[in-house]
Amino acid sequence: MPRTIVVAAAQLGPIARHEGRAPVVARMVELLREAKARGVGFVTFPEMALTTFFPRWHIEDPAEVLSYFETAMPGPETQPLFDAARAFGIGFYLGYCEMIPGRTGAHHLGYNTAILVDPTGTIVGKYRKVHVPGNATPDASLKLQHLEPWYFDDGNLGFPTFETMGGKLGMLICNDRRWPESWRMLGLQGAELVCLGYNSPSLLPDNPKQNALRKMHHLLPMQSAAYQNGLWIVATAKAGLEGGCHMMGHSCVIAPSGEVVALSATDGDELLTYKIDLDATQEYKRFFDFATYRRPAAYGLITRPHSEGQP
Ligand code: ING
Repeated sequence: MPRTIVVAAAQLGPIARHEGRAPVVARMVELLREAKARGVGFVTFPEMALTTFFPRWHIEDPAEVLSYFETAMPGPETQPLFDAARAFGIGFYLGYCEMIPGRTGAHHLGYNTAILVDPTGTIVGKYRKVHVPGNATPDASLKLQHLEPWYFDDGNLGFPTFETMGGKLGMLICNDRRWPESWRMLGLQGAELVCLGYNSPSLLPDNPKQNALRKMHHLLPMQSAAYQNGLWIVATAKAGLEGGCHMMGHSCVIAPSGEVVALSATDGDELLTYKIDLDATQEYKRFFDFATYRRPAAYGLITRPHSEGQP
């Protein structure tokens, strides 16, 4: 008896610096409407889906930084998204900036977070980005700043999985996809579908020799992760020219075989759909058969803090 579900990556085009929530939420509701028409049961929105990717700037105005964080989820401005998803009977992954109550000032205000919402509009899970990339303080020598550690604390929830949508789901955020440990933590718990939103520049002005490799470096770690852990991946971009920086599209669905089975074609708002069978994970989970073949006694270095040195 196959456990099939039509999933979608709801890719978003650029969001302007001072845009506010209403027009963005309206675009997301429109994508949900299209999802409903196309028989979708679960939608993955991007990382930081509600705002521009502000860590590309060193912003010193506390009010502006605060404007990019959510103090409640859902809040008055995001409630329409929950209402639409519930009306359409669609579950979703949403990336947003989660304010830590009591924090003040223009940096270290909270977490880079994602939630999992079921088709009744209930939040069933939360994840906070573990691999927070970039610089903790502005670096004037760089052409493109990436100041996530200046604005966000490291995630402190580990890598939880959730029984929902008829399967076992996990969440990751952007840079986490480049780290095999993120996927293994979810794979070890039997995750069948992992959702991931991202904001990745198309070009690296401070390391242009990697520019031609950007798409490969986006897909390669996810293709191997899907195969090595026997799971489906839906990865969703914020795409297009945002704040003077072109963000890569290439939202995708990756099968447990490691094949990219769907890939977005634009760098704007786009709904990419694919019908997945959660049971297609089984042959790969059986092949790797963690219970029989894993050798954790040989993997000690993986969990040894770097500060303790290498043998
Ligand atoms: N973005 C980047 C990405 O993984 C990054 C991370 C930026 C890594 C700069 C190294 C240097 O595509 C996010 N949002 O994690």
